[in-house]
Amino acid sequence: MIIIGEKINGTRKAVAAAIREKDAQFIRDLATSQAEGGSTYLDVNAGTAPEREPDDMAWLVSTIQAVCDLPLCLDSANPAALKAGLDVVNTSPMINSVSGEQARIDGVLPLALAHQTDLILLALDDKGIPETVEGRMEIVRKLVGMALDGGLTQAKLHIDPLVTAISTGTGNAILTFDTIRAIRSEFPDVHITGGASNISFGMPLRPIINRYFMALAIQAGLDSAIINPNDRELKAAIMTAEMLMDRDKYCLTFNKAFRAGKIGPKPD
Ligand code: THG
Repeated sequence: MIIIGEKINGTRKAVAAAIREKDAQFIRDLATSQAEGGSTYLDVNAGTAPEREPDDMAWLVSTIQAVCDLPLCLDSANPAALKAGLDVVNTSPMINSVSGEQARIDGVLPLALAHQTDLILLALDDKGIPETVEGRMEIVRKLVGMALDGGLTQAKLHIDPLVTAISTGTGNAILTFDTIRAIRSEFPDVHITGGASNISFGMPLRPIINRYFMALAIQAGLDSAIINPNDRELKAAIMTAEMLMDRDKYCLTFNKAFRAGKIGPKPD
């Protein structure tokens, strides 16, 4: 499982304050704790006003890189902010994200192709998020086609089928699972990712909903997720689901995580 640590996101109050006050220690601590939690990438989203965002993105990237050598997932719709991040990264990042929206096709896709980065593709366009699997697949097909034409391989593509709240439509999880299956059957070598916590907006017991959602999404073929990597129960759910789906040879990852005290009862 590719784990993209979600916590360095300026839409979170404490992170917004740290960006405003240039509190480097707060950001460094988020980077090291998420690395400790087993992140593959760290998401970096400044979430600030467009005119501030490039500087804030560059500051976040430099601050994180001072303590952590994980690759970053530059999270913005703003090409100027992505460019500012690309200018200072030490390791080839993932770009989060292009969508079928014309402004992102024109502004974000060329950056990913110029730098040949990994790239998240969102199944939405200027008309919004389609409410059918086929509607989402039309957008995915078009974006995958453009990325492959630009020299990226399927293995560099991370397709986000989009997760919408179960509180606003009780078929929403099934729509995501069915889209995951359709992507997996049409593009066997891409990664499939998503922001897991979107499923539980507006509901009580969000962590429980997120856990079972992730297990079912893994069963459908999801192999990457933007999550809180320090949520032990979520990590246990992910590792268990992957093991049950025969994606953990000899159960090595599960056993190793148990022995290291990363899942199950906390070592005292
Ligand atoms: N798809 C893609 N990128 C995305 C999203 C997606 N980027 C942003 C978002 N969705 C994923 N990132 C977050 C970041 C924080 C939270 C949720 C999604 C969040 N944090 C809680 C808080 O701040 O209170 C809890 C964090 C914690 O427990 O510490 O809700 O869908 N491609």
